[in-house]
Amino acid sequence: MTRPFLPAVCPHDCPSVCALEVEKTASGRLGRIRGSHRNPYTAGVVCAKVARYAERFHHPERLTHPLRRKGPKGSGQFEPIGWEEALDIVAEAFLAAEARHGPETVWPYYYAGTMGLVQRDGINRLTHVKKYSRFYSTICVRLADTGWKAGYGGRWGVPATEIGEHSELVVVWGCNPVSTHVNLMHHIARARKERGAKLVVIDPYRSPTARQADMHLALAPGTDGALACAVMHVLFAEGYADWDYLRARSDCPEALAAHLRERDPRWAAAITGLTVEEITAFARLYGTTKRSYLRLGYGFTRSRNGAANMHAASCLPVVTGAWQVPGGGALYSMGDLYTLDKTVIEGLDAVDPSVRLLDQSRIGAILTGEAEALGGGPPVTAMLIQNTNPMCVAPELAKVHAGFAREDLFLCVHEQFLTDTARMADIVLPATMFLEHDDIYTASAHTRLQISRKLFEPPGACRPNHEVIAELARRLGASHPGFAMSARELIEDMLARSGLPDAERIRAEGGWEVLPDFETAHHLRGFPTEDGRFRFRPDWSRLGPAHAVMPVLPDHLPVLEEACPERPFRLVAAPSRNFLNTTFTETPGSLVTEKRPTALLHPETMARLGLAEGDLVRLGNARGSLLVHVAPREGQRPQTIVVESIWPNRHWIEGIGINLLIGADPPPPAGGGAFHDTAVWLEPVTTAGTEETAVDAATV
Ligand SMILES: Nc1nc2c(c(=O)[nH]1)N[C@H]1C(S)=C(S)[C@@H](COP(=O)(O)OP(=O)(O)OC[C@H]3O[C@@H](n4cnc5c(=O)[nH]c(N)nc54)[C@H](O)[C@@H]3O)O[C@H]1N2
Ligand SMILES: Nc1nc2c(c(=O)[nH]1)N[C@H]1C(S)=C(S)[C@@H](COP(=O)(O)OP(=O)(O)OC[C@H]3O[C@@H](n4cnc5c(=O)[nH]c(N)nc54)[C@H](O)[C@@H]3O)O[C@H]1N2
Ligand code: SF4
Ligand SMILES: [Mo]
Repeated sequence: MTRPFLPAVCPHDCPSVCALEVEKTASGRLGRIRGSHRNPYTAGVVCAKVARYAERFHHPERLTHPLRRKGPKGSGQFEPIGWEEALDIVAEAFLAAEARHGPETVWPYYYAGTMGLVQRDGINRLTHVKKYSRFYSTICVRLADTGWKAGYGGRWGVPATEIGEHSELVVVWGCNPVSTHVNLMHHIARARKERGAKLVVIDPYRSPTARQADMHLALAPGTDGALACAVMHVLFAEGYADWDYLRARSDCPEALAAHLRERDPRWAAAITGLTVEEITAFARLYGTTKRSYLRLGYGFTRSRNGAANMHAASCLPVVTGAWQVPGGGALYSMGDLYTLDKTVIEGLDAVDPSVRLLDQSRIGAILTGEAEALGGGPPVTAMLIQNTNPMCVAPELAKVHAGFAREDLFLCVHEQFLTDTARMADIVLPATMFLEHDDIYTASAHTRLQISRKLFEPPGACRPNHEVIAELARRLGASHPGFAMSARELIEDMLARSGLPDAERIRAEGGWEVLPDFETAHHLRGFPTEDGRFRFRPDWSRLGPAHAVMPVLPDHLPVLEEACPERPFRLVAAPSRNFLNTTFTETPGSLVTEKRPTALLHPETMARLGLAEGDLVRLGNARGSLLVHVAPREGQRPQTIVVESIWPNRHWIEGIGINLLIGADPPPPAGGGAFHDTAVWLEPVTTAGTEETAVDAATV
């Protein structure tokens, strides 16, 4: 007899948010996981790391009981305690901190370890009711969102399913879907097979996606604005601009065309490192293919000029009018199609705008007490962390490590594993996984609202995030209707407020479609800006405080951490295929495949420096330095170094990871994480005696 596959939704921080089918074995364990066909975007595909989820779900190192620190901070010495005692300790510490410094001294900190709206965002309700320091989320989408909204106003685009049905050209721009959301590749493969569609990938290195491309443009990191301008120059110069469309749907096409006259392929070649021929060939291919689909990723916005680059690239389908045809247009995110009333889940009725906002990406500066990062307010002396691992993933990692080591910081971490961040905690609480709790999910890459139900009993004493927040609220005297509701009640309440059907119907139907029709997807009735026109000339002043430096019209914004004689290389810390940020760094299948932290260098650079594969080098800049093994990689510029991320600190020879080298200065206009914008020096290491860190099957 075949065992039943049960419906679920992948909770991880990934644009795909796959509809899953999970196997429950006769003994009640998780068996296989596969992609479901009930969601047309998932289309029966899942990534390898989730296909082998049982490794993570039934991992022997899962946290199953609350722990209290008994050794020095970070020593990893803990003793098991009961839930009541653990929660009492946290509540007492928070109340004591508040009594001393006021409520802003407490900083609840979270991210998207789960993307479920209840289990991820409920922590904000506690923040707002207690007037704790608010969380300004910048690490992931801030630069990209800002740049997209600058032109389009709202975030949505053409469904990826149209690629398979109609597109003749797909441009994957600063995005690596083979690794980061594999489902997209299914739709691209269909377009290539059924009508010979071309794939162009714009990425500083030969990523797994770039390897599959018909054309790979390996530009210098952070120069996409220049490339986009030169492409538009050719579109205008060679008659590929759709002037009727431009006059009807954009703000100032004549000014744009004039502005671009000087930004030709030669100008862009000097900035991007591409050849004039490469730029021109791409521009002509784009100009001659109306059914061109632009998939704009996050990767190319993770530079100090990332918002400007997103705006510049997002202009292309407006110039050619590609939006008007099936399979033409662009997708960055579907986020704004999900119009959900999250008042109760997030406690939005309790927001006090006078309470300070602390920038997620600047956690190092905040915890080490930099007055400006603290907004002039009190120090942070108590934190609750859910769904994130800042001891690895945050920029300016040396400061983050110093901050978490502070004796006067009380830290509670709610986690599934004893991550580097959990190791720094005073109290560690064990968390459920997605198949052990209920939640509701939106998606950035598709348009189905999806429900996932609890299917398994959690191991030991694990609890969902929502229950922990509600229990802490009770002990802290925080009152709000949301704390008294179950996860299911919160979901039903939100759906009812949003005018949507109930959860059971949405679950039974395999999700709720939020994209109304073709006209809406393609903005045929106008863009979601005030006057319905795309803005080549954005009003940056509405998008962030540091707007003065932003370019008036699309341009190359020279605010990068440029290479210089002392630091001649530019580092890209791109995601690795088998990890998801630091999630899956605990699963043997992922570790064995990724092997060890590696710096990918152009073969010419290796030869010039006398390096062979597997040699050690030291990479560094003013923020610090670290040792890493090298490997050759064709298809990138000789000045580019790529270190696929995010390896936990213990895998690095000197105990601190790649983000040691990355800056946390807020990019204009509204902040963000500039993970791929770093200048470094490189020194070959000749001395022996460094510890071997490669992961092999025998050690995991
Ligand atoms: N396997 C795996 N999947 C993941 C993740 C992961 O870590 N691993 N992370 C998840 C998360 S949180 C997110 S936000 C998404 C991100 O998914 P993506 O949108 O794919 O973005 P990134 O992965 O940051 O970067 C994608 C590519 O951008 C390239 N890039 C870097 N700088 C530049 C540049 O200046 N210009 C251009 N054109 N390209 C550049 C990088 O080399 C990389 O190959 O993926 C999610 N999925
Ligand atoms: N070098 C480099 N650094 C980067 C990036 C990069 O491209 N390069 N990308 C940046 C980006 S885009 C992002 S989004 C951040 C992401 O960084 P994080 O959000 O910190 O991502 P993870 O490291 O995967 O940590 C998520 C944690 O949540 C836990 N978790 C999962 N589900 C639950 C749950 O239900 N409850 C609780 N309590 N915990 C849960 C997991 O066990 C995991 O440890 O990293 C950023 N850092
Ligand atoms: S592709 Fe993304 S959403 Fe789909 S299973 Fe993998 S991690 Fe989950
Ligand atoms: Mo992210």
